[in-house]
Amino acid sequence: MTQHNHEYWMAKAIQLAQKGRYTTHPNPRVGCVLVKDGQLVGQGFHAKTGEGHAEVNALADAEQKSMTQHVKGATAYVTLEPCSHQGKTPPCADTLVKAGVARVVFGMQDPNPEVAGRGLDKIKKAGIEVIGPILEAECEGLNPGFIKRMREGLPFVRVKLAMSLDGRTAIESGESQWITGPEARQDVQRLRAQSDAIVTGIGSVLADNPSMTVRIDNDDQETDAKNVRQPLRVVMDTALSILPEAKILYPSKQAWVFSVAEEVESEHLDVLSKKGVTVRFSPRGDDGRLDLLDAMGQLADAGINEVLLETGAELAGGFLQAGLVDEIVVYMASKLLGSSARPLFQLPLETMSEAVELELKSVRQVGQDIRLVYLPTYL
Ligand code: AOF
Ligand code: ZN
Repeated sequence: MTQHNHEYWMAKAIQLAQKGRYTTHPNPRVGCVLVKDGQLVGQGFHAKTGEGHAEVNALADAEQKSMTQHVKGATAYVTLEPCSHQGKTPPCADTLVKAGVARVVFGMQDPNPEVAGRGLDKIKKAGIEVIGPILEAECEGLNPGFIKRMREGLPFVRVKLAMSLDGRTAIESGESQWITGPEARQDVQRLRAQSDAIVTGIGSVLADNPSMTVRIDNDDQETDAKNVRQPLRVVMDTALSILPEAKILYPSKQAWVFSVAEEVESEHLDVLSKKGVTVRFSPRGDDGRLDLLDAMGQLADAGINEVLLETGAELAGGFLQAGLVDEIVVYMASKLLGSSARPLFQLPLETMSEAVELELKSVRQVGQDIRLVYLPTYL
């Protein structure tokens, strides 16, 4: 079997894993194909936490197609190292060994400390050939949030911004002043749907009273509107000044507010807690403001893999300066807003040498707007 063949089948497994884009949280997106004599005999992906892992679903698919006898001696392609631990489901490494596969080709090692190479070891010890990593960067690309949470105890933070051709934003970041067209708006809904949490600042909440929920059109081809899960909504609010009736707090079970304990009035805290809102405390950072690194650590501890930051220039600038931004998605509208509108990021830079360098990752036209994806180079 050549490297080229391995890449071909791993690419199939990656396509399958992508089907879990909107649903696997807090688990990773994983795909698996079983191949015998160049023929696909089973395929599967992980859809939902608590339900079957990709390998188990691929074996079930083979059984359903009456292909079980072909699984013996087959090659299993899995985008993530098969798990070795008894979690909500039994270890996939054992399941593959029992099924009698001859070879396991993996895309990347599982960064989960409970697995971390042990799944591959189990398989090797059973006398089964292990090959990989194959298409590692692509496999990592399926799960930037899960990987970052496992390796660094932080979520992957994607900042979404909308600007005019002259680099200006509307009064605040909120939905009411959205400056781009309907296609870009729908694209943002997909970004929300694949995120585990949407984070914004009290400034945006007071200015626009956004709900920050996912609203996918029923006819959207990419996402299955019925299965879309509402992400956690999170407000950075140092002095806990959010009004209990703010739209973003409903449904309250899915709403968190981060504050600094010394700034908080206990009566207001009681009102919010009674409504079912979770109020979390973070210390003050070096700049005297809420420590964003601490807050992101708390979100990761709660199983949040991917964060979408939708906020104004000030908080977006704060995240960038704290080194917490992993990706910037900018929608550029075919409009000019003029010099009285606000810039994209509020950054106290004085000389050209302080400029923040970005790496352009992709450019795409979305309706009448342009979608630009950048990576900050401090990473
Ligand atoms: C696999 N195949 O399809 C997935 C894996 O709570 P559990 O039992 O669902 O286990 C979750 C962990 O299993 C998760 O943190 C990750 O390490 C691994 N995910 N492994 O072999 C899969 N989704
Ligand atoms: Zn597993």
